[in-house]
Amino acid sequence: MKVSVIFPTYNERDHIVKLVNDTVRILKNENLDGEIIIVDDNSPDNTAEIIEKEFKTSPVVKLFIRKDGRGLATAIKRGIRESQGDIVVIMDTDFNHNPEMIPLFVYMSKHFDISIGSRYVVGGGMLTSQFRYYLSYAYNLFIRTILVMGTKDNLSGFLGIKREVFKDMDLDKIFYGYGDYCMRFLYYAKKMNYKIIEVPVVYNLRLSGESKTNFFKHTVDYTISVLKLRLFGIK
Ligand SMILES: Nc1nc2c(ncn2[C@@H]2O[C@H](COP(=O)(O)OP(=O)(O)OP(=O)(O)O)[C@@H](O)[C@H]2O)c(=O)[nH]1
Ligand SMILES: [Mg+2]
Repeated sequence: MKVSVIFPTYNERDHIVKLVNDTVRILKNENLDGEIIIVDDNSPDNTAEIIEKEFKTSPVVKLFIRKDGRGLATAIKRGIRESQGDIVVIMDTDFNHNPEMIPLFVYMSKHFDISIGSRYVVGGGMLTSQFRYYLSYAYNLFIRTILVMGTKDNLSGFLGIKREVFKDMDLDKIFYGYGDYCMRFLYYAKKMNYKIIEVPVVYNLRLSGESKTNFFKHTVDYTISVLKLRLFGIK
C-alpha cells in the first residue's frame, strides 16, 4: 500500500525542509511506502528553490511549481492528479497539522474511505486562542446545520482519502477556492455514501511565517459556498 502526502506551499521556506524530513522519517518508521507531492505556487520567498536544493536526489519528494496563478484548492487538485498512492493525505505545510497522524489515517483506511482530522470530536482541539476555537466551532456548526452533515469538522483540511473516492469525482467542481473545497468534498462524499470517520487532531500553531488566510474575506466566500451547495448541490 502506497501513501501520497500532498503539501500545498506558499511562502513556507522556514519549516518546509523539517516537515518533509519529519514526514519521510514517520513513513519509514512505520514501513510505509510513500511519496511526498509538493505543489508550490512560485512562492516569492524561494520555498521551491530550497526544496529543490535539499531534496534534488530524493526518490520520494516530487516538486511541482505552478507559475500561472495561485490558489490552495487548485494546488491540492494538481497534487491529487500527480499522485499515485492508494491513500492520499492532504494537509497544511506549516505544522498546523501534525504529520505524526499520517500512519493513523493509513490504518483507518482499512475500515473507512475517508478520515477527517477533526478538531471537534473528543480528544481534538486547537492550540490557538479560545476565541478562535469557539469562532471556528460556531462556524462549523453553521455548516453542519445548513448542509445536514453528520461530520463536525467540515473545514478540517487534514484528510486521509482512499484513491477510489476520486474515481468518479469531477475534481474541477470541488477543488476551487480556498479551504471551502473541504466542505464540498465532504458533502459529495456523504452523498456518495462513502464511509467517513473523524479522528481527533489538535490544530497546532503555525511554526513560522505568515498566515495566508484572510478571515473576513474567506468567511464571506465560505458562506456563499455553503448556500450554493445547499441550493444547487455540486454543480
Ligand atoms: N500552493 C498554494 N498553497 C497555499 C496557498 N495559500 C495557502 N497555501 C497553503 O495552504 C496551507 C494553509 O494556509 P495558511 O496560511 O497556513 O492558513 P491557516 O492555516 O488558516 O492560517 P494559520 O493558522 O495562521 O497557519 C498552508 O500550507 C499554505 O502554505 C496558495 O495560494 N497556493
Ligand atoms: Mg496554517
